[in-house]
Order: sequence, then structure tokens, then C-alpha cells
Amino acid sequence: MQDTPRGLRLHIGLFGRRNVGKSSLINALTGQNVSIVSDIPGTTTDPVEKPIEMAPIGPVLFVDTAGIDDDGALGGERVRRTETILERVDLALLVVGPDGFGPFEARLTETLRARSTTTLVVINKSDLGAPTPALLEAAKAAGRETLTVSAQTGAGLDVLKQTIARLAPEARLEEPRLVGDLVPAGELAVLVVPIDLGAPKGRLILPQIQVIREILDSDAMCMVVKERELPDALLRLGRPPKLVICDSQVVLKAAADTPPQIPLTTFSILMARFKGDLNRLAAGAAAIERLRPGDRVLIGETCGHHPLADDIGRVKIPRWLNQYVGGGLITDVAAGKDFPDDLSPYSLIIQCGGCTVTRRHMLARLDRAGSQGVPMTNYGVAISLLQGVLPRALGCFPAALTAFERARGVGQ
Ligand SMILES: Nc1nc2c(ncn2[C@@H]2O[C@H](COP(=O)(O)OP(=O)(O)OP(=O)(O)O)[C@@H](O)[C@H]2O)c(=O)[nH]1
Ligand SMILES: [Mg+2]
Repeated sequence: MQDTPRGLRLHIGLFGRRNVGKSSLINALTGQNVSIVSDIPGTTTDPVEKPIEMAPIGPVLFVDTAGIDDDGALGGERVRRTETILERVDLALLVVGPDGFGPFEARLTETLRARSTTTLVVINKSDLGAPTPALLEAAKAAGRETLTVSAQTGAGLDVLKQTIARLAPEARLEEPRLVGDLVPAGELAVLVVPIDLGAPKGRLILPQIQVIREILDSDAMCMVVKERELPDALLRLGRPPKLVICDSQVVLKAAADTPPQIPLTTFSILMARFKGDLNRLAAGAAAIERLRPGDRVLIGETCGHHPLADDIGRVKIPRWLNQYVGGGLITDVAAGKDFPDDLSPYSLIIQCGGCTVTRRHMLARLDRAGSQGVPMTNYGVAISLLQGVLPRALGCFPAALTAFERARGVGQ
């Protein structure tokens, strides 16, 4: 895995009416033929993503979208898909043509403003004539800054790139640290990584790599062992580690093998804090204790991986949940970027770690669940609860533990 993961790239989305030149602009900005361009409105039907290195920002992900002024059933579905992209971009380029602003741009602007997304208005096709004062006025009201460009001649594109670079730090949602604050310089963490059939061939998975990297960045140390070697590894150490971090699936054994005075958590709980909001996800886990046969649970996956025979989200978690509840649960899976708008049929949502998506995307899901009153947790928090060790695994996050205990109390 040499490439920067998508979830760590600045997401830049291009939005606007059909035919304004969004795809042309993405091609001009990336210097590549990323997206199909034509003079027929509605050329881009599905979001197109292009990861590139953009000096001086670094790794970014451009997302081209379908024009959002469509009518009719097909248009409706496209509009919906484009709007889900709105939720997860850090920076929005609202592209308009010479004929300027209409109700569609107004609606886009409103949504972007409600989400506090940094928005640049890009007036394209400047080669056809200078924008009118009325258009400039409307653009000023809609975005943080307005730029006039021509994707065709390249005019204004350098300034646009510089503006994107300047606004990138403001646009990016700050991520809390993954682990560095828990393992200070000079300290040691022991990582417990099972190598089972589910482990990818010849490599470690993203959260494990990210944890190792951040520990090294903190000038701390780590020791990586499989679950069977953990007791021996701990015995060999002259002084106890600052933290034991294990895969959720071996949390029961790791908790039993780690002396209680040594803090223990899971990779998945670290990801819950990094990508989402651990306090809300911990509170959401309390809903597991209230599940009854016949209830419906939504499993949210973000990466759309090929499911394994004993897949964690599709097989193991539903099985453990059913054992916990006494059977009869209905579980649905929302794979990839699709996540239902209407969450009301669900008593609980269990979301994967989200290592391939941005923090903004995870928070948007949490907000959607929260606004519909549906509790949401993640795989790792749920597994630790089902194994009966959640309070232990949340030991180094007192606020999350309190949120969990409080949510438990409310439900009783
Ligand atoms: N004159 C001029 N034409 C442009 C410019 N940028 C794009 N076009 C043309 O405008 C038409 C639409 O361009 P696209 O890039 O496909 O527009 P889009 O916004 O992606 O359109 P949809 O995918 O349908 O939403 C094409 O014929 C382009 O060649 C520009 O700067 N100047
Ligand atoms: Mg297009």
C-alpha cells in the first residue's frame, strides 16, 4: 500500500448545473483526462473520483459530480447521489457558467453553508465574455471567494490552484490524534495483531499501519505480536507498556492476558475516535443491550470490499448480536458509499471503522442517525460490548465511558 489512503486526502468536490464545465475543469486542474466532456448536458452521470498529488497541498481527491439541475426520476436519483457527495467534501467548487446563478445554485449554496463547507465559486467559460456585475454579486454572496477561469484556455487556473492550496488548511476538518497522545515519547505500546484467514496476504491493514506510523512519529516504541504471544511478550518486558492495543476480534483473550493495571484498547476504538466521535459511538453501543428479537439493525460498510466467508460485518457481528439477543434480529448491510436517507426502520446502526473515508463523512453519518434518533456505534465498540469488556477497552477514554454509562442508564 504505497498510496496515501483516500480517507486521509483533502476531498475537493465540483458541483454545479449541467454543462457548466465541471468535468473540463477537473481535467484541466489535474492535467489528465479524468472525466468525459461533451456539449450534451448530463454527460457525467455518476461521481468520478481522481486521487492526485497537488503541489503544495499534497494528496487530494477530486470528485466530479453529475449536474444537479436534472428533473425526472433518473435526474432525481442523480441529484441524490450528488448530494451525498456534498456531505463528504472538505472543499466545494461551485462551478457556474456565464448565465450564472439560478435556484439550483441557491439550493447548493444553502446546503454547503448549512454544512459549513468551505466553498469557492468558480465562474467558468471566461473566454466567452467577462462575467456580468450581477453574476459577480451573486457569486460573492454564495462563496468564500470567487474566481473567473476558462477550462478551455487555461486562464485563471493557476490562481485557482493557489487559492485551493491557501484554503486547504481551513477547509480540512481537523482530525484528533489516533494514538500519539496515549503513548508519549519514550514509552512502549504492545500491538496485538491476529494473523488469521481474514488477514490480507503479505501485509497489515490500514488502522494497524497508521497506529505504528503515529507511534513512530511520537518518538515512542511499539512491539507487534499475535494474540498467542501476548502473555510471553508482557513477561519479557522490564517495565509494563503504556498501552496494549488489540484487534477487536481477540479483545476477550487480550483483556484476560493483560494485567488490569495496564490500559488496553482496540484498533477499532482508536479509529472510532480518529474518524468519528467516540463519545457518541460509545453511547450508541448501549442500544445493543436494549435490542429485542424482531428488531432491525443496519450494518454500515464504507469500503465495499469483497466479503469473506466469515466476514466481520456480514457474518460475525450479526451472529454475535443474535446470540446476545436470543435470535430473531434482522440485519441489513449498506455497502460502499450508499447509506439510506431514511434510518427510521432501524433500532441500531453499526458502522465499520471507516478507514477509507474522511472524518467529515463519518460525522455526517453520525449526524444523520442522530437527527433521526437512531443510535449508532461502530464494529469495534460493539464487539467489545458483546464480549463483555467494553468498560475495560474504554478505560483510557473516560468521557466515552461516561457517555456509555449514561446512555445505558437512560435506556433502563
Ligand atoms: N468556451 C468554453 N467552453 C467550455 C469551457 N469549459 C467547458 N466547456 C465546454 O462546455 C461543455 C460542457 O463541458 P463539461 O465539462 O462536460 O460540463 P459538465 O459541467 O461536466 O457537464 P455535465 O457532466 O453534463 O454536468 C463542453 O462542450 C465543453 O467543451 C470553457 O472554459 N470555455
Ligand atoms: Mg461532467
